[in-house]
Order: sequence, then C-alpha cells, then structure tokens
Amino acid sequence: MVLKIAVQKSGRLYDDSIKLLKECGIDISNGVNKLKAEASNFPLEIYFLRDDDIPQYVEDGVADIGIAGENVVYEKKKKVAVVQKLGFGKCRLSIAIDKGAEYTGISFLQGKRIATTYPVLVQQFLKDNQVDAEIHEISGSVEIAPGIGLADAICDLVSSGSTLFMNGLKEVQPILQSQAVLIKNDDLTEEKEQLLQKLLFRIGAVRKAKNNKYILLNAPNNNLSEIIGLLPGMKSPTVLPLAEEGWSSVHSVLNENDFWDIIEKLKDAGAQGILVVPIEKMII
Ligand code: PRT
Ligand code: ZN
Repeated sequence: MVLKIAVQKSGRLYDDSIKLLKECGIDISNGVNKLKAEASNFPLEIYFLRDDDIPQYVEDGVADIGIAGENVVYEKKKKVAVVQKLGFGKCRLSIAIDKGAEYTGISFLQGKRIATTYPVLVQQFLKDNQVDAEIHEISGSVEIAPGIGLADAICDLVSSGSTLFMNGLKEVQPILQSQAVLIKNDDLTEEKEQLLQKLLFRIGAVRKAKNNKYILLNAPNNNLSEIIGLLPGMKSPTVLPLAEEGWSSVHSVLNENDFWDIIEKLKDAGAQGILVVPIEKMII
C-alpha cells in the first residue's frame, strides 16, 4: 500500500515541492516517465500534474494528497481538506487598475468590468463587499486586458509586482494571501491517514528547523545569567565551561524572527565569538 501525492509537473511549485520531499528524507527515483515516480524509501508514489488539476484529482481519489497553491484550491472549490501550509509559492490575489486612476475604495469597482482567471474568488469578494461588477473570465495574460479595452480592472496573482508595473497597472486591493498547501482527500483509509501523519511529522520537523538557528557563543561567567535570560532554547540553554577560567560556552536555539534583535542584546551583554548554524531537522 502506498500514499499517492500529486505535485505540479513543472512551474513555480515544482522545485520547492520536490525539495520538501527530499528534505523529508524521501528519495525520488526520477524515472524517464515523468508522469509518475516512486519513492525508494517511503511508501509514496508521486504524480506530476498541472496545478489546476490537482484539487480535482485529490477529490476523486486518483491522488490521496497533493501540493497546490491556496489560490487554486479555493478557486476550484473541490471537496478536499487543507492539512498544512508549506511556506513556499507565496503570492497574493489582488485587484489592479490603471496606474493613473484614483482608487477610492472597494466602491470604485461598482459597475466596472474585471478581467480574471479567478472568477469564483472574485465573485465571492464582490458579494462579501456588496459590490456589483462584471467579471470577464479569461484564461491568461490578464494584465493586458485594461490596455486593450477589455476591462477596467484585473484580478490576478502578484508576487514582486513587476508584471503589473510593466503593464501600467497598480495593485489596489489584495483579496487573498496565498501559499502552497498540502491537501488531502476527505475519505482516506486508516492506513493512508497513518502514512500521511508520518509525512506531516517530517514536514513539521523540516519547517521548524528552517525557522530556527542553532547558536553557540562564549559568555563571561559574571554575566552568564543575563545572557541565559536572553536565550529561550528548546528547554533551556546548554552551558559548558571553557578551558579559559571565567568563561562559558552557551548553546541554544533561536527563532528566525527574533534573531537580529537577540544577537544585538547578546553582544551588549558581553557575549563573544557568536556562531550561528542552520538546523537540518528539529523535533520537539
Ligand atoms: O502548467 P501549470 O498549469 O501547472 O502551471 P501554471 O502556469 O498555471 O502555474 P505557475 O507555475 O505559474 O504557478 C503555480 C502556482 O504558483 C500558482 O497557482 C500560485 O499558487 C503560485 N505563484 C506564486 C504564482 C506566482 N507566485 C506568480 N507571481 N503564480 C503565478 N504568478 C504569476 C502571475 O499570474 C503574474 O502573471 O506571475 C505574474 C506576477 O508576478 P510578479 O512577480 O511580476 O508580480
Ligand atoms: Zn495552471
């Protein structure tokens, strides 16, 4: 028995999806046939598909789980459950208008024509905000629609904003923040659910490790308690005596978000020789 996972065949999510599986210790023998691959050391079969089709395949049970952008998952409205955010493929679905136009708030969209490949999400947004606008569903190159007179506004994915900029548009209203997520079929068997939990445990360890760094430093003993107070650690920091009298080596784990802030305070408290090392896996 194997767990079947659907990932994007090629495109923006492909590299990070494969990297995540590898970091989870799953070896994928990339066969010649790129429709399907098998893991050699985990009961996992990988199906390579178009991102838009992944929710459907997971709903139908052709794949048990899948990796897709939230934008696709929520647009397709399939009967699948989102089990884990994966932290890559980040973007936002936003309304954009001509850069010369003045955006007066959501009511600006009243009576306007909006071009998008996300009609379901745009419709939902308009309904939630009691705005009546015409949705023009198009299948690609949404950003050129205002320029050719097809629409007054667009709703598309944005990451750096350079596509909008190059087309004389400006982002005025995000309607969804999106990232890649792991989805699952609603009726997994008990056995498959157990395999999924095993995979999720590994993904959790990889993601925690990414958000944390291992830190080693030398601390003067007379300021040791202040320095220890700055370092939460997993339980509490490890303290070892240095060969030189009056000094200790302190080891701990720091969250990426507090990182620079704490490093500065550590230096002010007299810490020296600070080393910061990436963590590969973290299990707590
Ligand atoms: O062939 P297939 O159907 O599988 O791929 P695709 O071409 O439909 O999708 P792909 O590979 O472009 O994107 C896959 C997923 O990546 C999307 O569903 C999102 O969840 C996520 N993602 C993250 C993005 C972007 N960032 C992104 N910037 N998807 C698309 N874009 C496009 C956007 O549509 C616009 O054309 O990039 C342009 C804007 O980018 P900036 O950087 O100029 O703002
Ligand atoms: Zn697609």
